[in-house]
Amino acid sequence: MPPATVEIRHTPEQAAEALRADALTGLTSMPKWLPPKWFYDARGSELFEDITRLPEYYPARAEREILAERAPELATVTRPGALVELGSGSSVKTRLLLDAFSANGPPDGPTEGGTSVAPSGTPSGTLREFFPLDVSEQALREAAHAIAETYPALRVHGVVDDFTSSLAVPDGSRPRLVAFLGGTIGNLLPDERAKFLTSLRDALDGGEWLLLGTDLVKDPDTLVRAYADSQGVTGEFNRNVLHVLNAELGADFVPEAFTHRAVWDERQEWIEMRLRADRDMRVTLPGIGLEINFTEGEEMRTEVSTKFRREHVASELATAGFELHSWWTDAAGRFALSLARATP
Ligand code: SAH
Ligand code: AVI
Repeated sequence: MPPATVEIRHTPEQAAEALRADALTGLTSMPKWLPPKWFYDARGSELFEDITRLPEYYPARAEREILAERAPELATVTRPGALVELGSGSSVKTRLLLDAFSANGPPDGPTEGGTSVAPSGTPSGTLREFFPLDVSEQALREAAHAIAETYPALRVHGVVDDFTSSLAVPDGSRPRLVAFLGGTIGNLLPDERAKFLTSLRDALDGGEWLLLGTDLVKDPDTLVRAYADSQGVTGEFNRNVLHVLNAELGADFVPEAFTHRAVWDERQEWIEMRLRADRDMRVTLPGIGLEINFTEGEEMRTEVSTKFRREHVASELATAGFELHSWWTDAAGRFALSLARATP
């Protein structure tokens, strides 16, 4: 198999245009806000990987625990022809899935109309393709090449795309399993989440699969500590959005003049990350012809990270046209993986 290929569906020009629009909307709103997808330039993706290794950041370890325990069962139930991973990042945990799917046996049998068919004529379900999809091009390229090296029999095709704009699920062998891990769905606002799930369902055939990672509601102290770590890595990640605005829009933010904040919103059941201005500041953004003021103590929202309950996940999936097949949590009940099937 040749090394991984990478396709750019969301070009740097489109990304630059989207950033200009988001910055203009968010920074002229009151209170100011920015969408979290702009954390993830190459440095932001590395900082996120550092976060996953922090003692306070339990979600990555909890999800890994579930994947390690459930991957064999998942492989038997879904028998996918293609694995699509949205917001794939480093795809490190995904290796647990790839290992389990490889244990299904080597690819065999001809394909008919994109559907892999075993010699007997029954769908073989053997994994042939892996499609990681992410906005962060460098992280995606590194992950795709590393996976291709470890799994030489697998076709690895990376896609640089924004899953919130127009979601086109790569056209691989059926059935496809779409994995959306890490709890990243919680970074979408409720209306964005509903739109995302509906367009994902529309892009799938009836009977295809979604594996969805969601962090769960728990005591506020544990939640806040996961987003306000003692080493200050999450603060650096949070301030990285200002470095991105400086690099892409020629802005003159002084990132060190903003303090990282993580606040639990009891009503919305989400952690809100904010940047608080340490003093009065005037910031110029030549890329969008904008000058803005911050007053001392003013807080700008940079991310929501929604925490879920089982009934919440099941009903949102049902509304979008998915049926919950399995609900798995780690032993401590901190994080959940939902396996859902697109209803016909
Ligand atoms: N799935 C990985 C990474 C989670 S971090 C894990 O569980 O560890 C969130 C990832 O989603 C980042 O790699 C980021 O670049 C990507 N991402 C965020 N918003 C995105 C969007 N709108 N479209 C595509 N990828 C996005
Ligand atoms: C990617 N996403 C699920 C992370 C989260 O937990 O919401 C991003 C993150 N923000 C701060 N720490 C990690």
